[in-house]
Amino acid sequence: MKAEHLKSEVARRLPAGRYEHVLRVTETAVILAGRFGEDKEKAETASLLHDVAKAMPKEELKRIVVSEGDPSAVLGFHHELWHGPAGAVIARNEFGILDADILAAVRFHTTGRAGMSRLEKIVFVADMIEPGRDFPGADLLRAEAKRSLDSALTACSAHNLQYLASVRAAIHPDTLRCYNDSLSQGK
Ligand code: DGI
Ligand code: FE
Ligand code: FE
Ligand code: FE
Repeated sequence: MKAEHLKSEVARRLPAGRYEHVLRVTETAVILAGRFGEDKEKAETASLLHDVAKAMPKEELKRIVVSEGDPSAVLGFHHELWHGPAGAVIARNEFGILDADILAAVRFHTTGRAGMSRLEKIVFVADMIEPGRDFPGADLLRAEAKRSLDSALTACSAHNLQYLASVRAAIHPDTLRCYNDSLSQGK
């Protein structure tokens, strides 16, 4: 599917503000792909689709995740964790994406996981550092991403854990594994 067609299909499924976030993530991910030697077209496709399920009703997300057998066991966690796995199913079934790396980048973009590919790391990091993100510390994450993809992953992951603990949110095992694994990858 051509990027322009993909964009209009994604725009149709999302409120304007969320679609603009998706475009900023895509621009950021393409820059990171150039910097760290990833295929820019794959980075573009994965980023355009990463939040494709974000605006779907909870019941619908749950139905999709259940239909796949909930392999990452996200249903016991906050419903914010459902749109990645559901988005990967939509990317495959409705957008015809068969590339396993692109599907994993969509599926794991919220939690991360141990053993992420370069493409998965790029989408995960781009989602956090896109120019519209203005949380305290965002600039430090952007600075890490100029240096090394693995140190940016560690920094983004650490930021996530600190934020989640500060609001007393339950932490999914993949979120924790992403952090632990990133420490050894950066070495
Ligand atoms: O969809 P976005 O808003 O662009 O970003 P996202 O999909 O990366 O994250 C959505 C939310 O999920 C964000 O507020 C952080 C939260 N989150 C990430 N990991 C975990 C989590 N929430 C819980 N409860 N547990 C996690 O492990
Ligand atoms: Fe998301
Ligand atoms: Fe994210
Ligand atoms: Fe996002």
